[in-house]
Amino acid sequence: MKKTIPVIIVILVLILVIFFNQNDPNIIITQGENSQEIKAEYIYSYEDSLTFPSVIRSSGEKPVSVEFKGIELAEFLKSQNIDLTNSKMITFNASDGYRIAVKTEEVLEHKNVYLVYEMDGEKLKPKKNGGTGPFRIVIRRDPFSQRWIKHLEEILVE
Ligand SMILES: Nc1nc2c(c(=O)[nH]1)N[C@H]1C(S)=C(S)[C@@H](COP(=O)(O)O)O[C@H]1N2
Ligand SMILES: [Mo]
Repeated sequence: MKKTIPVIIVILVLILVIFFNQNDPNIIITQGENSQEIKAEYIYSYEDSLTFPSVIRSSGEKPVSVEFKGIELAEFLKSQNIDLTNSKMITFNASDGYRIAVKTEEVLEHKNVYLVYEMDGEKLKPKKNGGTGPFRIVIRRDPFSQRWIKHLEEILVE
């Protein structure tokens, strides 16, 4: 009987941990042996963000003009001490299993590849809430959105 209370406390703590982990999105950046986790709060409050107009072309639907807010990916990686000097390829993994590889060259192009977290002034919603987020890669010079990875989970620098 005495053991019941500690057991209940442990279970409650576990439930809370699972609950908060689910509600605290993040991105994993992996380069070689090193992986680091970037919390959503850090991304949302990153100083050097940009709001830019864009057009979403979904298959079978009319193009929609939107305004995205995000961080230039090359700059963001630099702020996390990721050195792209010898990198050839950056692979993006999404939570639904979608995966796209982009040449580092393209990521380094000025104002092209963005880590987006807001659309029309609202945070991108996760897949389970019918959104395209919480994070999405937007390649501004690619007018077709096949490579605009939704539900971004991991950035793999190769
Ligand atoms: N995670 C993830 N991202 C994705 C896809 C996907 O299936 N999963 N489909 C791609 C394709 S083929 C297109 S056309 C667009 C669709 O974007 P939309 O949902 O805004 O229409 O997302 C791209 N990014
Ligand atoms: Mo597509």
